Parts: sequence; structure tokens; C-alpha cells
Amino acid sequence: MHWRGLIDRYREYLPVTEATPVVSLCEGNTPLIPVDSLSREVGDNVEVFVKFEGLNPTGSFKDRGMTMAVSKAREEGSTAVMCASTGNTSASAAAYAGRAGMSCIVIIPDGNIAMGKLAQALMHGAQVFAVQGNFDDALTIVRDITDKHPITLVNSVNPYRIEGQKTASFEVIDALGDAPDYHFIPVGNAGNITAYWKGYVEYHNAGKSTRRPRMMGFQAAGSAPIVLGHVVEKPETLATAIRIGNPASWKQAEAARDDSGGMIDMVTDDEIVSAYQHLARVEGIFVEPASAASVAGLIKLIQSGFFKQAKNAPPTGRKTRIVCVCTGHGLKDPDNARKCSSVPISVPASIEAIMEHVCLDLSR
Ligand code: AN7
Repeated sequence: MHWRGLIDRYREYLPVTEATPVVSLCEGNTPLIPVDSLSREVGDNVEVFVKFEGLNPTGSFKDRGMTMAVSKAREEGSTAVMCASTGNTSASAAAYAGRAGMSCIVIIPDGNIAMGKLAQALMHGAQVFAVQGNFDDALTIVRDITDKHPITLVNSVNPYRIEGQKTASFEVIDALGDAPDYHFIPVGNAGNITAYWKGYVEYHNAGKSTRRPRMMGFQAAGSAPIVLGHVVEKPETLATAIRIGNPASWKQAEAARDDSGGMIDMVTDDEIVSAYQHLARVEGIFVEPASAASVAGLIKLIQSGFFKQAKNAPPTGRKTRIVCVCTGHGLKDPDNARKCSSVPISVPASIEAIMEHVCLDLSR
């Protein structure tokens, strides 16, 4: 079957009509990869999966929201889109706007976006402004500009973004035959946790699942406004995608947490890096640092004994299922990948020189 994108697949759940000019790169349909090394750690009869959103056309989950936002902008006759971005939104907006023949203007925090994402926005023909400020400053500016000018705002405060992104929950349920017990997710501007929860609730109401998962959101410790309960003026983390101090969907994220019986907690940069390395080395899954926050959160809870508490113990009689969303591809951020790895060994072009350095771990 030719997969024609998530609007085509989930049209009946989306605010589109036959008249909507669909702008698609055949996004969605991303794999749900079993992660055995973590399943064992949680307990017996547990399955952990990574929903690898880095395999969308521009390498992040943003494409799900962008196919909707750009299609609707075109339907409404708009000729330009604009966003503030820590990188992935700008890459996705630039690609979809380019494909739609629309102008794209993006504002990024100068010096704090991963190289691959900047390359994408530029390559897809966006006008890129690097502001001397952070994401929160950039979002304030684009909200103001798009209020006053005929330019469509395509940050996740645009409701069509959330509509597109909720389809990831539909895919999880379609793949597993029911909703998972726990859903782990990185939280930055909090649009995605809002969208996943909306998707789980809607599919449950439509009779597609018998349960709804507990939503487990994780912020970076240096950028954890929801956990701390106040705006963080100067957010910091190596996971630049979630370096956000005043999330636009703050209230919706708290509602997802509370309605699902979940939590929003934080993980340190060290915990993020260790999950980032584990996924790449042990599971063959190369995600960007922010994406590893979901898995870092799961590892944190395993280590704290969370799953051993009676109220969180796996139900008997069936498998417990845990889904961790990994939101973006590791290739987006080559600088962090290099910082968190060993360096290549420089050698003369001879067999002897190479064999002198080769390590063979015969226990594997
Ligand atoms: C890889 O691109 O905010 O909580 O401007 O790129 O929905 O914000 C990116 C966010 C997680 C957080 N993982 O999602 C942007 C931007 C990755 C991301 C998040 C982002 P939200």
C-alpha cells in the first residue's frame, strides 16, 4: 500500500474537507521499535517501545502538525507562514511551505539551535532570523507580528498543529491493538503532550482502545518551568530543542498529566546524555538529545523503584506496555553526537596499525 500521509489515513478525525489542498510529504507511519534492554529493567511481562518520530520526512514529529497547519493556511488563502523555533519547527515549516509555494519566515535563538536544523531551514528556502534572545523571546515576537500582518503563525498555538500531531497516538493504538499503560514524552513548549493526550482520548471515545495511558512528561532540569511551577527566565540545557522557559501549552500539559493520572518531572543533562548514548549504542536508535528525555525519564523511574510500588505494578494477566516517544533524529545535532562520543583514531593506512588498536569484545 502506498502510504500517502496522515491526513489521507486519518481524515475522518481531522478538520479537513474535500476542498482542503493537502500539502504532504507522506509523513507519519513511523515505527514502534521494541527496546528489550529497557523492557527487562522495568519487570517481567513488560514491553517497552520507542515511537521513532525522527523518521518523519524532515526528521522530527513536527511534520505531523505542519502538514495540517500548512494545508489549512493554504485553504484559507494565506501566502506566508511564520514561526519561532528551537530548530525542528523551523525545518518542518520551511519544507512544507516550500512545497506549498508559500513564503516562510523563522525566528531562532542565535547560537542555540542544532546545526542540522539550521541547515534544513536555510536549504528549504526560509528567511531565517537569529535573534539575540531565547525561544520564549522569539515566540513573543512572532505572535505579535502575525497578529498585525497577513502571515499565518505555525507554532503549536495554531490548533491545526495539535490536530496533526494527535495522529501519533492513533498510530500507537493501531499498532498495539490498544493504548499502552504508560506514555513517556519530552516536554518543551508542551504542544506534543497536549496533542498525544487529545489523540488518546479521541481514539478511546471512538472505541478504538479499552484504556488511556498515564502521560509521563519530562522536561530538562535547567528548563523545567512546569515542574518548578514558575517561568524559567534563563532556560539552559544541552537539549536545545526543549530549552524553553515559558511553554505556550503549559495549562494543557497539566491537564493531560492530571486527567491521565500521570506526571511531569525533570531529567538532568547527564541523565539525558546517558539515555542518548544507551539508545544509540545498545538499541541502534540515534535520536537527538531532547528526544532522549523520554527514555531518560523511564530510566529515572526504574532506578527510583517507581514500578515496584504497588499502585504502579504491572497488571497481571496481560503485558504492561510502555511507549517512549523519541521526537527527533540524532543526525540533526552532529555537534552533541561528537561531544558525547569517542574520537576517531587516526592511523597510517596499514593493516598492522589498525589491528594494533582494534578492540574485540569476545563476550558479545
Ligand atoms: C526533538 O522546534 O519547540 O513540548 O521550536 O524539537 O511540543 O514543544 C521543538 C520542540 C521535543 C518538545 N523534542 O515538544 C521547536 C520546538 C524535540 C523537539 C520537543 C521539541 P513540545
